[in-house]
Amino acid sequence: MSRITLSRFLIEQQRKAGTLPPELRLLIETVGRACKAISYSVNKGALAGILGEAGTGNIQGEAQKKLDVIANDFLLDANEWGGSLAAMASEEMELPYHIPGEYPKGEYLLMFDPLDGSSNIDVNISVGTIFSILRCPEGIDHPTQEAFLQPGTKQVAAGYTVYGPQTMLVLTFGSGVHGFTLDREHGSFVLTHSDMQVPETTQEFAINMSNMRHWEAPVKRYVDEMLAGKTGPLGKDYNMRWVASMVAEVHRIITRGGIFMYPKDARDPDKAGKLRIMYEGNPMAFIIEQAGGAATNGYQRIMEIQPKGLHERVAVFLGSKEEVERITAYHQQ
Ligand code: P6P
Repeated sequence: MSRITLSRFLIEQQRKAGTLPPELRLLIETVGRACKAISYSVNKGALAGILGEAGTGNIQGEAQKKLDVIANDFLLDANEWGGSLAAMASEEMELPYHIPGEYPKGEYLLMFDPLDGSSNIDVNISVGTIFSILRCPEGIDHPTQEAFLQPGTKQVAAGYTVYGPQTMLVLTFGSGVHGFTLDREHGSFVLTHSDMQVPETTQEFAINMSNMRHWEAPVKRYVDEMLAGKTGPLGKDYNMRWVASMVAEVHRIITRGGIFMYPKDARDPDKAGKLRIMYEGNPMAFIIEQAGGAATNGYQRIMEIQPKGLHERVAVFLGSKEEVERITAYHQQ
């Protein structure tokens, strides 16, 4: 069977009745090319002197890794000239990035976490890029952050690239979820996982257990029930994973099932959670829902939340539908 590259897949989707406008197809291909460049840099690691701290901080008050900055620059450089974008926004930049005057602008807004989980970089554990694409509201020529503040249901595409034993790009534009593996010999992403589906049930959960004393009651109850195993109320034994890299967790879950949780906790009651809704919560929720899973903040679909700020945080419970519905029900009681 001939290999279907990302470019061929997207062109064939474009040919189908209106599933993928040409400008959006080009944008996705360009993001894929930037992720290839990030993959080659990530894989060089110490050989390229790019591990460790950049010596700078970002809007989140987090120390930036050299590769955070490199990945952010790759995505800006690859996308600013293409003509598909009205503006970009990133975890690494306080304000939106405006398209330089010498380049044409387009109708889309691109948001990304250029290198999620970058604290794992120096210890050689999988990291990833997460991206989300919205339409710029009509008539806005110079998008400020307000133009980005749309609920996740307005996303036209979303995806992640996981830089692990394989580099894989996983993508949705509302017609299912498709996975592409980077063939380094040819430098192209090849379709290897068509129509990915999250198993509806699971025996595997992901949460940072060291925060247990800070959790709210529904989360404590749920984790205790899973730890009680076969003789407990859920009647089965559970396994646990925590990679501290959301992209790696989501990829495991979309591949073999599971539930990922990063709840709000008492460490900082003013924060809704740790993860950011615009470029972590919403894109991952879109992907998981398109793959038949569920994604809530404990009370409602993440994608239905009306964001109030570009770097707003959100509690995240996502993955196998049966378990996400369970923990969400516990929050309602
Ligand atoms: P903790 C990485 O910093 C990240 O944003 C997600 O990728 C990951 O799931 C989470 O934070 C890990 O957080 O508190 O366990 O280090």
